[in-house]
Amino acid sequence: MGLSAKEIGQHSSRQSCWVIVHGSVYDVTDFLPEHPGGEKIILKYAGRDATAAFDPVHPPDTLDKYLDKSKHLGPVADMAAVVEADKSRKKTPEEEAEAAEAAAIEEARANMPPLDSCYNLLDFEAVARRVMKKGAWAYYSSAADDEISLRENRAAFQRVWFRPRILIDVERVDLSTRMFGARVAAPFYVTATALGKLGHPDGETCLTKAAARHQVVQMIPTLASCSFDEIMDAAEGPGNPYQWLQLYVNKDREITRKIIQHAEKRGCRALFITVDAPQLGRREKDMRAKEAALGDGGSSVQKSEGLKSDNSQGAARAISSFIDPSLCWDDLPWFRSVTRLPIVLKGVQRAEDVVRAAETGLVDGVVLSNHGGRQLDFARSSLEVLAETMPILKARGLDRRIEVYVDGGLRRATDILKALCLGAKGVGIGRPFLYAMSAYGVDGVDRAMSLLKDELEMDMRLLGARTMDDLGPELVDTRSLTSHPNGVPDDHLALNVYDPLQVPAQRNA
Ligand code: 173
Repeated sequence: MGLSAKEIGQHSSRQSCWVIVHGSVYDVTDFLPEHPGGEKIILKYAGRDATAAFDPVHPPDTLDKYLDKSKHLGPVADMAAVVEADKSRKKTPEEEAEAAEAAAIEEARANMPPLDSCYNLLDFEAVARRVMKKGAWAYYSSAADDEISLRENRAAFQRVWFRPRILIDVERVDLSTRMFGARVAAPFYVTATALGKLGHPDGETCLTKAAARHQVVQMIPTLASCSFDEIMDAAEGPGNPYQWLQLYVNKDREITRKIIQHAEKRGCRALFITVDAPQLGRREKDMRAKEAALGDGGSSVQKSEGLKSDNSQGAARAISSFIDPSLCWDDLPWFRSVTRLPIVLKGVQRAEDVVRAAETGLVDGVVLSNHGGRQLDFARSSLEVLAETMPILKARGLDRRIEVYVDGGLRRATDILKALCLGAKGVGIGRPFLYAMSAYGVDGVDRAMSLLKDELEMDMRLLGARTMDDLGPELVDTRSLTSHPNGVPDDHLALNVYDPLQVPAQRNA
């Protein structure tokens, strides 16, 4: 039994709106005005299967949590009939465009280079750009305003040069290190990034499984597509590595307390509180992509309902509306009181704040980060902040009190080594693993990690370093790091994957 495609299809208006998610039917008519992402996006799928649009932005338990049981109408009788009905339905221009995009992606995927022809992290980025949905690519790759910090994050690494040591016995090189006391196989970790299912149907668990194979840490994002428990479950297994939790702090601290304590109970080993995002940065590439997808065309329902198009950063803004912009230094004792986990501030951008964090005695680490260039444009690169910070920490005897991590723009082992030489304990890598996942799934992320480890081993030999303890500021020349010449140095691989910045297109272009 169950509901027929025909009956479901009749509830396709604001007056009566049913949608299908994972083979079940939901009456969301009364919920429309409450939907944090607005009603327009739901009405687009009125009377139809909304699963593909639903999944990336909603953790699996969302409907159980937020939609009254009386609105759960039961299973679809025959999903094949739903698919058929959808095929024969007259499509709006917008839906035609979506179908054309899906066909183009299928074709591009069929012609994708084999995984083993990706030789470095930027290769994955180039492949992902060709095979990802435009909207997903726009969301992952976008950054704030003119994307200057995004570009600077890479450029900064190109202003630091090596001073290798020679004639060191480097037959054996050890990449392992300790992060908050626990051993990991390499000095990089998967940093937190939202909305994994935009890139791959299995979402963040692809990253989890690859990290487990490589014995490196994954930082679980608050705004993952998978639920926290799904990710922790995917991490279970022999030689289980470990997870950290990235936290966006909710205005309702009870919710935050529960999240932290649940993570601690499940074995997460550190808490990374994001401190650079009291409000989501303005990412125009993402906005433009949404305009293209939701813009003028609109579905017939949207048109007849007279809904304005929403070109804001729709889903991202909606799901981030809970974040508390009043979070401040005075809140730190509360965090210390609710957990025994190491507390790390993620998104610190100046030496003074690192010193302040260390002096509170409440904080175990910081991540120097500008959020992948996605928040304040013209925030400096984490490498530059690191070079500014470590001598000050040392001079004040604070360098052993907190661990310093960096993220943003790392693509090569040489980048990682530069950061470690300058005093970072480890480095976070975000987008490159997302791109590897989006193009090739778990195996892509696995290969990306292998490539990084191979590069690390070779570069450590060439640098004359056997272990992480051998890396120090004497191995790098940072004299140009703080000079910011205009323009972006030629970095051909990266320039191949950056999208040119855009201005509004002519309507008939
Ligand atoms: O960088 C981001 O996109 C990000 O951190 C975020 C924040 C809130 C919602 C979605 C993504």
